[in-house]
Amino acid sequence: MKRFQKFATTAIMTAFLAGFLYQSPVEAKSISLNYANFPPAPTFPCVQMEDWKAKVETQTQGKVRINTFPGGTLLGARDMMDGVISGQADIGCLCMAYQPGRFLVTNAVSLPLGIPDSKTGSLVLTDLFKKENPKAFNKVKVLALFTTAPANIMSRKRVATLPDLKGMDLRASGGAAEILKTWGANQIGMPMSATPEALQKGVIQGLFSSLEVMKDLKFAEECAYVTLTNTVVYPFAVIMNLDRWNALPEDVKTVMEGLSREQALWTGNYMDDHVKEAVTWSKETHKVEFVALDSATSQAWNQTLSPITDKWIKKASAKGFDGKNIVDTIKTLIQKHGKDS
Ligand code: DTR
Repeated sequence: MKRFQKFATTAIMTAFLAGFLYQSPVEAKSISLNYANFPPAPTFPCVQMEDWKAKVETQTQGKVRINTFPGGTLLGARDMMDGVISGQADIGCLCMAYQPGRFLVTNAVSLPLGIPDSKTGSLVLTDLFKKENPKAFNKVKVLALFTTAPANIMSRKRVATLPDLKGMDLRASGGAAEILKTWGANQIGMPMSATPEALQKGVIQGLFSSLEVMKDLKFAEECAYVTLTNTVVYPFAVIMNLDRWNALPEDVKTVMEGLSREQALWTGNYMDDHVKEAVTWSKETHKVEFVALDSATSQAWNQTLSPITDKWIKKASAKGFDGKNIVDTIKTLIQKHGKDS
C-alpha cells in the first residue's frame, strides 16, 4: 500500500510539473497588447483598429493577440499620447488636432492646402512623417498614419453665405478650428467623442468635420443641412509604447512595419468610400439638404483662408522649424499622391 502511495504521489508530482513546464507553442509565444481608442466602435478610427488587429493576428499566426478598447474605455482622446508613453495602453489612436501645439509639424496637413480626399491625405501624412521624423513622436513608435476626408459644415441651420455662419456655435479642433474662426463662426473645441452630447444638449449648433459621422454617429438626425466646403483634413497616428515595441520579436516588428503604408491606403480608401455612403444615407434616410456653394462663393470663402498658412509658417519658424519647407513638401506630395487617385 505504502509502495502504491509513493508511486501515486510521484505520478501526480510528475504530471503537475509537466503541466507546469509545458505550454502549447502558441501560448508560450503569445504576446498580448492593449489598443486604446477614444471614439465609439462604429467610427472610422475603430474600424481601422479592427482591420489592423485582424491583419496583425493573421500575419503573426496568432503569436500576437490585440485587445481593443473603443469608446475611451482605456484612454480618452486627450490622454492618448501620455497614456501610451507611460504604458497605460500598449497602443493608442491619436487625433493630433486635439493638441495642435504639441504636434506642430504633422498638423501642417490641416492647413488649407487642398488635400482632395482621405487617401491622398493619408499618403501625404505618411511621407511627410518619414521625411521630417518629428521630435514630438520620439517617445513612441508610430505604427500607422492616416487622415480624414476633407471637412464640411454640418448644422441645424442652413448655411449658404458667410453672414449665415457669423456667430454660429460650431465645433472643430486644430487646423479646422482656425478656418471656422476665419469664417466668423463661434468655434468651440472638443474631441469628437464629446460631440454627440453637445449637439443633443444644444451646446453647439453643428460641427465642421468629415461627413462619415453623419451616419456613424447619427448626426443626420440633428443636422438637417450640410454645406459643402471640402476644406481640410484631420491627421491621425497609431502609436505604440516604446518599451513594448522594443521587446517585440523581430518577425512581429516586420509584420507591423509592413502594415504601415498599407494602413494609410486601406484607411484612406475606406474613409473615401464610406463618406459617399454616408451622404447617400443622409439624403435618403433623413432628407438632409446638401448645400453646394457656387464657384464664385467658394472662391471667396477660400480666399479668406490664405493668411492661415502664412501665420503657421511664421509660428513654426519661430519654434525652429523650416515652416516654408514643410508647406512646400506637403504641396509637392499632394501633387504626387493626388495623381495616384
Ligand atoms: N474631424 C476630426 C476627426 C474625426 C473625423 N471623424 C471622426 C470620427 C471619430 C473620431 C474622430 C473623427 C474631428 O472632428 O474630431
